[in-house]
Amino acid sequence: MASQIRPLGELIDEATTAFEKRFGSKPTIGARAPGRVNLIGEHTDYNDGFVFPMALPMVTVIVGNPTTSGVCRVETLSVSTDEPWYTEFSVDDIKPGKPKWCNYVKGVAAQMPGKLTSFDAVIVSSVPLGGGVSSSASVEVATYTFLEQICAEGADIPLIEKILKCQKAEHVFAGMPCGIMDQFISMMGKEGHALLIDCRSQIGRLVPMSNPDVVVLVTNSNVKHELTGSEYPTRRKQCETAAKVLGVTSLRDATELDLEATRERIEESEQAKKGEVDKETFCRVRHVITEIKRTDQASAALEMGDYERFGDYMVASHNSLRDDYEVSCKELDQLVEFALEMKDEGVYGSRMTGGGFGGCTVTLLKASAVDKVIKHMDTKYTASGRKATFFVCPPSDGASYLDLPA
Ligand code: GAF
Repeated sequence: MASQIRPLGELIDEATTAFEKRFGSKPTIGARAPGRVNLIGEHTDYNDGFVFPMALPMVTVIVGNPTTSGVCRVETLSVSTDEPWYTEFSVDDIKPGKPKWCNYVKGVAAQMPGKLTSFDAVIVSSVPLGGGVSSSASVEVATYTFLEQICAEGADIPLIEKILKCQKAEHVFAGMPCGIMDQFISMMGKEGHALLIDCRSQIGRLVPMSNPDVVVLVTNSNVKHELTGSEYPTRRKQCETAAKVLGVTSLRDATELDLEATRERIEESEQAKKGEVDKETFCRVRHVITEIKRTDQASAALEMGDYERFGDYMVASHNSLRDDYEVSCKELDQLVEFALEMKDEGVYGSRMTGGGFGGCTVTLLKASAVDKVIKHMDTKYTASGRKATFFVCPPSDGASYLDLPA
């Protein structure tokens, strides 16, 4: 059975009750921002390529009030570790530190345009933590959307600047050199649509996904490998080095090059002779080039309602992430394999989603097949000694303000 996704009202009630208990008054300001699932276009955002995510119905909610104390007091009810749930920091001295969960809040607070107003807030989230579906971006975007209601200049800047500020919060305060996808979709997602984002022009195009006979299944492998933190910056560096070797600004510019010629240029470059190019670099480049093209073609296929073709692109994407980019893991490969065993029952395609090394897979399938497919995947994954969690996810809205009960 698919897991229930907690309704927004329940999250607001929980956050409001906790706020009253902690701070002794009712919160008057609120915001929500979703997690995301990427349908295709993985590790292409920091290469100026295309990505094709949709916003999830799982959201981070933040409620609170402005204060005049100059001290920000924040509590979270959604924390995966044994870190404290409550922390304080001064508006005049915002630095990354512990607890880790608060760095996403502090990082955004430090980026607010104009003078930061201090605040009390409570955060609660239904986005699976560490599941590769952007729980951190949802906290950043929810925090910005909350703070722009209490900081005079926060709402006045263009949306793309808000997105870039949230991305910078992640770079500087969480030390994760992410691309722009997660914050972009969390801010700009729209119910019933996926969003084709051109990460070079930073422009998104909404693609309707409103066929009730076709659904998106997000499956959490419930594993997270330690590699996540170190391997992402390594992949990014390999791409940047390769772009330099090829004499292009980013690998997006390499999509027109012939793959074999590209291999020769990389392998015979001065940098390769000096040992500055890793032996895997060409495979990384091949993933990025083919994935950028696949994403463009796959979004067109989805727009035409050609789900079979879209599914084939998903599978090609997974294989490339597994073999060339090497960011998959045994559990994700198994979940994809189990989903694809149900092709005759109505599965169009399946792949790992997000940064990799654990987290979730995304599967596109016929609505009529959902129960059977979940049962099959669940049985086989359980037999392998693990437990997965399944969510049927309609494409949902990006960030918004909340009307809190008076
Ligand atoms: C993570 C990053 F935050 C994104 O920017 C993106 O690079 C993704 O991994 C891989 O596609 O979610």
